[in-house]
Amino acid sequence: MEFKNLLIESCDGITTVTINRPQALNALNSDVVRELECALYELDLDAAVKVVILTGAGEKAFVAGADIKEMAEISSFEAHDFARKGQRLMLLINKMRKPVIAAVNGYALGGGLELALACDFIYASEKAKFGFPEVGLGVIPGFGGTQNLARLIGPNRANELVLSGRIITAAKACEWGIVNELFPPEELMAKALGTAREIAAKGPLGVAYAKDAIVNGLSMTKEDGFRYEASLFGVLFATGDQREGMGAFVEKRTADFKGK
Ligand code: DAK
Repeated sequence: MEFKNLLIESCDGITTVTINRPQALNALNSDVVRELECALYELDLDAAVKVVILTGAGEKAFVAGADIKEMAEISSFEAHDFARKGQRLMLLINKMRKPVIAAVNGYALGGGLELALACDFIYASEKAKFGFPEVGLGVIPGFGGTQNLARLIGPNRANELVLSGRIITAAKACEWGIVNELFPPEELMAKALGTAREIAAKGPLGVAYAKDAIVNGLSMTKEDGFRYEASLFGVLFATGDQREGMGAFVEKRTADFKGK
């Protein structure tokens, strides 16, 4: 499929998806949301892809939110439809077997922060900025942001950020646990690629099941989560990856995983 708003580059099992509307600070209009959903769906099915990195074009923004100019004109029905499509995209990222790393290179506001929060973890430039300005526009985050943020950093800090609509620095976002690590802007992509390579060298089924256990376990009681983890652990002992990984350790060689 041809994408008007995305740049997609793949190398050694790592695919970088760049949202490419720098003139609008990469704001998410309905075309971008649809293209992201199609691209990520295809990448998840592609056995050659081990890890996805999501970033924004230009130096200023990761994604400066949902496209306000498009949203300003839509009806209530269209807003509901847009929210459903946006939420479907966020859930797809959760359900993908492949890890998705957000490399936040600038503003991550509103729907842009929601997109980053849907990813498996966030690396950011020291110059990035984070916030949920929605209440200032008379709405609330509608792509799962209230849910993902409160689960990640707890309700008190989530309330402070969402209710004030304030924009915070990358340093504060890192201190609060929204971002895993900060890097100088020119080093961000190399660091994201470095971690992606580390993950890509591991057993793909182990990586996929570990993500599954963490993402799905969050909505379970601890006991159910333990049970779920045990069942995934057991299933892995029916795979070639488990035999290869443990065999390679015993034979003191590098594992050659097939993802089967
Ligand atoms: N949408 C559309 N265009 C945007 C945009 C956005 N979110 N953000 C920036 N742009 C455009 C600007 O209009 C400008 O375009 P031109 O005027 O040149 O044509 C261009 O990008 C450059 O922006 P600025 O000139 O404003 O750049 P500055 O450096 O001066 O300011 C800024 C940067 C990021 C502080 C500023 O652009 C800004 O405040 N942007 C808006 C940030 C924002 O409020 N984002 C949150 C959007 S609300 C829902 C689902 C989801 C959502 C809501 C409902 N459903 C349930 C239906 C999510 C909502 C949001 O994300």
